[in-house]
Amino acid sequence: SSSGSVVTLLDYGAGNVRSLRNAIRYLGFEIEDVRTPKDILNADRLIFPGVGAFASAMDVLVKTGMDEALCTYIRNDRPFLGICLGLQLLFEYSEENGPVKGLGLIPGVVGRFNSSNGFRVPHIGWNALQIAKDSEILDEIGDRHVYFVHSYRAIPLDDNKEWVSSTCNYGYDFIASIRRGNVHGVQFHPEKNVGVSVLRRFLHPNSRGTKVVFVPLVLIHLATFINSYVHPSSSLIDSQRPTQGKASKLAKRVIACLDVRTNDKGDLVVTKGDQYDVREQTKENEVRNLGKPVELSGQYYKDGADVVSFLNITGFRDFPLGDLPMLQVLRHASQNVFVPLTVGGGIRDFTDANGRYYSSLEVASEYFRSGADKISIGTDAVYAAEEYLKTKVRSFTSLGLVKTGKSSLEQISRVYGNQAVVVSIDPRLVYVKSPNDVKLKTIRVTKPDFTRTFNGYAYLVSGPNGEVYAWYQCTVNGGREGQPIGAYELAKAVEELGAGEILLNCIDCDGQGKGFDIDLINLISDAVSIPVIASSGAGAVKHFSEVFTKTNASAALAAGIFHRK
Ligand code: 1PR
Repeated sequence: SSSGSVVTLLDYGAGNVRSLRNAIRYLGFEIEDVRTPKDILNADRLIFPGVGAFASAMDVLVKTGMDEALCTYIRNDRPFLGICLGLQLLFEYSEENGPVKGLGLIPGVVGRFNSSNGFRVPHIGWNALQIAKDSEILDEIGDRHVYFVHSYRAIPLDDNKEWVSSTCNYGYDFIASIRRGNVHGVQFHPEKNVGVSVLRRFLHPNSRGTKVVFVPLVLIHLATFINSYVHPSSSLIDSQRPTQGKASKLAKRVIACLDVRTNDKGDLVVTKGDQYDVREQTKENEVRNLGKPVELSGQYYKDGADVVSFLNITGFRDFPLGDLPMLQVLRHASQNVFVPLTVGGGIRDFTDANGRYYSSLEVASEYFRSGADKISIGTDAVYAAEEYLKTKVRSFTSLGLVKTGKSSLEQISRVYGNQAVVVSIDPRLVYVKSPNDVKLKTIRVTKPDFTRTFNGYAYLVSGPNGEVYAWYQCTVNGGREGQPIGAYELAKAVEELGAGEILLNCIDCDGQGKGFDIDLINLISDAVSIPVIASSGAGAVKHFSEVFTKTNASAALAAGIFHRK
């Protein structure tokens, strides 16, 4: 291909840019990576997807001399697109672990969202833009939502007015994109869904709609793809979703989950359990096989899922890096699924049969490199929280708890940012006679009991011996072992340790199709200020409305209802 279809990418190796690479290739472009500052100066078009923390990104830029090259390139009005941190770095300072000095091209300071007034931080999900001025690359967005995932933002000021091309509201207006001449920056992710039109408009400045003429082979796919988001033919839920806050148009997300494991024949299959039991009730007792992970993820993306999650449900015993099929699944899925991909299962320290030690950070990094946008930690987060809570008695600090910084959760969120780390909780309801029976947070149960039937009346909310109080016990290893810690205590601890989001399952409701556990979701979403994903039990569309109106969940995840079409 001619140099006309090459784009230069500044990827300093701090994180996952695979989904961006996939989207660029999808649009028919080849990628040349920046190796030296000279590559920046010689670029025809430069994309700078910032990942990780502001300070470490600036460190790399300064050490390599790329900071000056970037400033020269941008001052010369060369075609530039900064994404997320790649936009934030253009400002004067960031408060992230700082103040830390930025490139200083745009007046303003990058600060943190505050989580008061019910606005959860990080800001994660699909939100609407308010266009401030013509920016060309945003032309096809209209009132459709774009994907944000960040805790820091810059705000529009008189000083930076000439730069701001759009804002977004999350409690207040922040800068969603900037444009001056050929220099563009977006806080949202243009590699996701309708955002891809932004990427395409940047790469093909003169193209309109689907009329991309110089990449004929890609044209057909592209047109189909664009049509699929311009005129979504089918959608799991339409775009009129309930929103958080008044002015903010952050949509509640609907997440399709694929529980994946190898069956007895050794094939990686999508499976689905009833209360976590994935084996058929037949003589052979085989693992339920619902299809192939890559195909199903592609289908759910086309159907309108906002996020696709893969959970490697036997990760606790099969080491994921030995389990290459799962990494293969990710690589293939991420080529065709242009919504965020979350992957969990088996993220922990591990020593293989040859004595080679792998840290949980290495495991997570491999997931990110293979195409995950976020990783999810289950079992290991329970252990980390238990260790953390034990420090209470030993410490004299004001909080009374000491972070070692050594848990998988802390390490991964330090390197990749907490917006990339989900903690998956697998709780089970345990009834008690009195709240004083346990030292853990209990609730008065208001929901019907999903596990036992007593013929359908209100008093059936109580436990088998008439109990009305309960706590939610955390489990590890796919629900196989109960731990002496409650979901409430766990959620608060992992928030402090760096979790950016909580995936809240419920073993009692899983696969039952009778609705989400509203008590549990209220308990947890009121306890933390990070987003909470409600999971387990969806059996009808009304269950999604119910969970979004009766709780503060930011997203709802389901599996069986989608598998059953
Ligand atoms: O502990 O870090 O190795 O992670 C293992 C991950 O696998 C955890 O996130 C854990 O939740 C998940 N997992 C382990 N065993 C099972 C199982 O089903 N036997 N699945 C399992 C979790 C719950 C959801 C399910 C929802 C919605 N299953 O994934 O998709 O309950 O289902 P529904 O809509 O059909 O009701 P680690």
